[in-house]
Amino acid sequence: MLRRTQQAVKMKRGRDHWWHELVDGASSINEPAQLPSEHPLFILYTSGSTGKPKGILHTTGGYLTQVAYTSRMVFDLRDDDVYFCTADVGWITGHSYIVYGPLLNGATVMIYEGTPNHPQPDRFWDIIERHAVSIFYTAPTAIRSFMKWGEAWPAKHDLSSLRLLGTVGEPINPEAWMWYHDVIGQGRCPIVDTWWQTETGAIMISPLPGASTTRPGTATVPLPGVQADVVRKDGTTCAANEGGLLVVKHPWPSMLRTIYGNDERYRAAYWSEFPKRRGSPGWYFTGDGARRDEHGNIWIIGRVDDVVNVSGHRLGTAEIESALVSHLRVAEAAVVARPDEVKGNALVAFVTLKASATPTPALAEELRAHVAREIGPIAKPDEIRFTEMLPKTRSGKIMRRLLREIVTSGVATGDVTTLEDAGVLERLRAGEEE
Ligand code: 7RM
Repeated sequence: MLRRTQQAVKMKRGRDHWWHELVDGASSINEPAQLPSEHPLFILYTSGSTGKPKGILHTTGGYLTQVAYTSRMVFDLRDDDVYFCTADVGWITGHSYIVYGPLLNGATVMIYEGTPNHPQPDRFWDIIERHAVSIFYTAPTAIRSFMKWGEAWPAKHDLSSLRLLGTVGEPINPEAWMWYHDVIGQGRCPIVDTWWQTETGAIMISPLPGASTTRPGTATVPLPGVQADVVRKDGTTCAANEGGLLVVKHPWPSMLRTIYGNDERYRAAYWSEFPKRRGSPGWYFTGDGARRDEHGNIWIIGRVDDVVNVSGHRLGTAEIESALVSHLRVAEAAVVARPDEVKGNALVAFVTLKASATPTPALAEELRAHVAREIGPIAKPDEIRFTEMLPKTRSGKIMRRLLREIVTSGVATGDVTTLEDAGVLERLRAGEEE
């Protein structure tokens, strides 16, 4: 326990120790402990869709091998680079690409803890200029905030040290990709859109700078050694541009070893969709929907566990969200179900608009019609709720579970510790009473 904010903490004798008591008297030179490769390295808790957190267990040898390899290859790390990943260290991205991967490569790492807009919205650009950062890795949700704050902030700084940009955490919309490329990368820097999960431990699908042709919105192709595929429910490979399920057909070094203390849940969550059978050793199911285009690039659609049954039709909420976001005035959308006596479920869409748009009943009608055109009348949201903000984790994941609770019972219960801005729940509830 690091004494930092002076808050009172409950500590368990024999298990918990003060950092300063252990470190102050210790030697600054220490032999690293030699460990067997399957020795547990860390357990990272990630919120499951039910709200019951899963303890993702990573081990030593495989995890370190793949984070070292991907840091070097995807970020093209060189001795004179200054590497800056803006992730929270508590997120898997912080573990793999602030701490372990760069340090295993002996990289020079810029570490910043704090918000991107304090004291002013140019904090990152100021850091990049002052420390001559050459590689910058952030999340699409952050890029969209930078866009909202305006080009004047990066324009105040010399960003010419940058040579490579990266994104992670969610599909990047082409508009944000172009802004990142033009305004931050000044048209000079390749962008690596990296797909991976807490469970995969390390990057799995990503361009390799200099070797791949990038395209806004796709993480492109699996890295060498990764056998990812987009398949139908029956396991056959999808045709070009046919939506399907993203699987990994062969183990990889940094895969999770289990859900801590719950092997059964591990099996059910990741290995039951495409189980072991004759001729197939069983595949890892990512939980993501995706399609592969005619060039072989993989486009992530979103989580498929968010499926809603409306009048007997199974609808993926990610698809409805993409349809909403494809409308000119929409910035972000999250679709959830509310129980409905007639239809089984009714669809409620939470929508944030672009700065230039105004929420009106006419626009809500237009959005419903837009979804009907894009997908079909069955997918038309029953209700559009305009909101200034969606409840998100710090890495930009929309917490749909909370929205579901708000539309069904009016209150959000359960674990909200990963929520970035607790005030957003209050505002969403207040909006409902108007
Ligand atoms: C690293 C991380 C994992 C989920 C994953 C996807 C989504 C992550 C991308 C992406 C599209 C990307 N770990 N996701 N990266 N979707 N393009 N480049 O985010 O465990 O917190 O989340 O995030 O749905 O399954 S995570």
